[in-house]
This record gives sequence, structure tokens and C-alpha cells, in this order.
Amino acid sequence: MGLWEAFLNWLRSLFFKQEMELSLIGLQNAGKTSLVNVVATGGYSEDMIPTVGFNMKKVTKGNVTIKLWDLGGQPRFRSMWERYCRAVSAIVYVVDAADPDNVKISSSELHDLLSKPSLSGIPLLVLGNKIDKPGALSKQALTDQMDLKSITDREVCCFMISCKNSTNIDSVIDWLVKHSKSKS
Ligand SMILES: Nc1nc2c(ncn2[C@@H]2O[C@H](COP(=O)(O)OP(=O)(O)O)[C@@H](O)[C@H]2O)c(=O)[nH]1
Ligand SMILES: [Mg+2]
Repeated sequence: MGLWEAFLNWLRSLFFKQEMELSLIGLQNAGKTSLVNVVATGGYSEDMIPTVGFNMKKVTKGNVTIKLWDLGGQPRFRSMWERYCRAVSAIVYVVDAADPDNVKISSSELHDLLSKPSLSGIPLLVLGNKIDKPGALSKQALTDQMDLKSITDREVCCFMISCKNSTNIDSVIDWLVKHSKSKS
């Protein structure tokens, strides 16, 4: 095992000791499932939330619970997001940075979600994924197009990542560890 892989594994082991509930959200195809896999390297148990038409999964490992769902195309169920998002330690929002046509939709979905009063103050981590692909947006361009600077009611952080190449996954895990409740 290389030094880098050993370091990532150490970060992972820290992460799964934390007591944490987080929401992982984004448009379909953004890379949410890939992110869970690359953070966990397997071993998650998955439960579908048994709500008709509401495509949400709940994955649990150790003390960490991740509620994960695809946004877009389900406006009828939007009132439910709020209930599932409430009281999480952090909202992680994944965007396909190599699909500029979708960034606008992704942005409006995000701002829509954040406008829910019960979600105010919950820290937000925005991840521009697929930076291994040619034509992927820069961090600056993504920040501008997602209008992240306009979000002032909470802590906002943005990383550019590649689930495929494990780029910046260490920064993601590190941020999550810092935003979890430490177990007493
Ligand atoms: N090139 C590249 N493809 C990725 C990356 N992350 C995910 N994908 C691909 O994007 C597609 C959608 O990923 P998935 O995790 O299923 O997205 P989800 O719908 O948000 O859960 C799949 O074909 C993945 O293999 C990445 O970092 N780079
Ligand atoms: Mg998925």
C-alpha cells in the first residue's frame, strides 16, 4: 500500500468513527453514488426510503448515516426534502462540472432547497465533480455560475473533485470530519 492510500484510509477510519448524519444531493448523474463508493470503498448498507416516487437512499456505516437523493424532475415531492434534510450536520451538493449545460438547473435546484427556513444555517459543501474530463469548469467558474457568493446564511465551501481519480477526496473527508459531532 502506498503512503497516499494509507493516508486516505486513515482519514476514512476517522470519518466512520464520527457521529454524523448528512444529506448528499444533486442532479441525477452528478456522481453521488460514485462519491459514496470512493469515500467508503465498499461496505455500506443501503436502505431505500419507502416513499412512493421519492427516490431516496439511506446508507449507514459505523456512526455515519448518509441520506442521498437525486434532485430534479420530482417537484411534487419537494416538500419532503425539507423533512429529510432537517437536522443533518451538513448538506453535500454534487455538481457535474463537466456538464456546463446542467449547471444552471443544478444551481436553481440548490438555491430552491436552501430557501427552506428549516435548513437555514446548515453548513454546505459544494463539490464540482468529474474534473478529470476535458472542458470541466474551473472552481471560479463553478462558484460564479452557481452563485455561491450569494449564500450568506451558512458556511459554504467548494472543492473540485474527481471520483474517478480520487482527486481531492482527502479534502472532502477532512471537511466532513471537521463538521461532524465528535463522539463522547
Ligand atoms: N469521468 C468521470 N466520470 C464520473 C466521475 N464520477 C462519476 N462519474 C460517472 O458519472 C456517471 C454517474 O455517476 P453516479 O455516481 O451514478 O451519479 P448519481 O446519479 O449522482 O449517483 C457514472 O457513469 C459514473 O461512472 C468522475 O469523477 N469522472
Ligand atoms: Mg445515484
